[in-house]
Amino acid sequence: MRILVTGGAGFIGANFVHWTRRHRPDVEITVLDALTYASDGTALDPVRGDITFEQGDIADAALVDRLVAASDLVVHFAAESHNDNSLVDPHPFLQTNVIGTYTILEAVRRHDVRLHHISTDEVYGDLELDDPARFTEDTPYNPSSPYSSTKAASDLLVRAWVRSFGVKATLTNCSNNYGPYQHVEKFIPRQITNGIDGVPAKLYGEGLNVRDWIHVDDHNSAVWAVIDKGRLGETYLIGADGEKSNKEVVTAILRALGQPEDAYEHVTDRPGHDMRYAIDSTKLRTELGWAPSYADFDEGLRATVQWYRENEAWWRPMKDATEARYAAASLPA
Ligand code: NAD
Ligand code: TDX
Repeated sequence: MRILVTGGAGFIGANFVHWTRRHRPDVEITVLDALTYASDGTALDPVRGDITFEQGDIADAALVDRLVAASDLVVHFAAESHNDNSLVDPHPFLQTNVIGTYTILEAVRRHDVRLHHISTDEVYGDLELDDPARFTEDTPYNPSSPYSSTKAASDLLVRAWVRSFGVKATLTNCSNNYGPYQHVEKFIPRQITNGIDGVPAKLYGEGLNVRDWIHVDDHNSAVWAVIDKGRLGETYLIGADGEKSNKEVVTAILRALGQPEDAYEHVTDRPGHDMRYAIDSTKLRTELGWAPSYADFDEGLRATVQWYRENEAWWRPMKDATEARYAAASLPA
């Protein structure tokens, strides 16, 4: 099987490539990635000789057409992915998440190539802290931010291309990922690397917001379950029952770093900050027999802290620029 992995140099995409090399060595992998600010491509260094890498934009129709024509499957991770950035400049989110996905859809339609579209639980909006409900495949779309609204738009485009043109696609919407190679702009790596630098962790607002954490390898094993066994046209929610408040996560990070559990500060809240995400992954588990392998969040987090300690050479080049971006944007510092 020849697969085209868009965004394969980013956090989840690179881990997907590594997972695939470990578990599916027979699969031929081509990565298409623009190497935006979000990636310098080095997350692929360990597999460099085993894959084909194309630097380019998913909105480049001619390039996408050529690569899709030579593939049996497209796994579409490429996106602008950070909510805070989308509040500063939504334009790249429209361009990549909407126009880019449209460009891929037109190519898979032309060449009758299967697509697996990667999306997020944020398309469903948020839940109250005391709401017993969790998101299911039937929850109405209600995105809050420019980021999540462009991801919602991309999902709806995929569904429309399935219905109108018979495109062979599956979709997954996953909860918050953590693990190696996550950009230091994101919550968990930002606090780990702050801690390593002796800077207090930054909690937006009261720190009561809840995210449903899943290890990136569990996300990617679920993506493969859907590729192998998922029904075309269907959406599957991916989650590992990992609800934690941001304060609980910061405390766990500080514990893993061996630092005082109060080495954090409250900073200005994110505008429109979603309160809680929670995934009910019953469909994925019962229909496809998937289960996560990282049952213990604290253990997965400790391994991630260790990874950032041992791989400073990977994240150090982006740390100062990231903090400068937060400062310049007057985002919560
Ligand atoms: P990331 O920002 O780490 O990686 C995105 C990658 O896409 C980068 O390598 C970047 O260079 C590339 N890219 C951006 N614009 C591009 C373009 N126009 N053309 C080609 N490549 C481009 O993001 P991530 O966290 O790995 O997220 C990957 C996907 O998973 C996204 O679709 C995101 O919405 C989704 N997702 C993420 C999470 C999470 O917790 N991080 C959870 C659920 C879903
Ligand atoms: O410094 C911080 N302090 C803080 O309290 C940062 C960067 C974040 N936060 C909070 C905001 C959120 O409640 O932590 C939580 C997680 O923040 P992010 O890592 O920015 O993730 P989130 O906004 O939840 O979105 C993530 O999960 C869904 C990914 O970035 C998206 O790509 C994915 O779709």
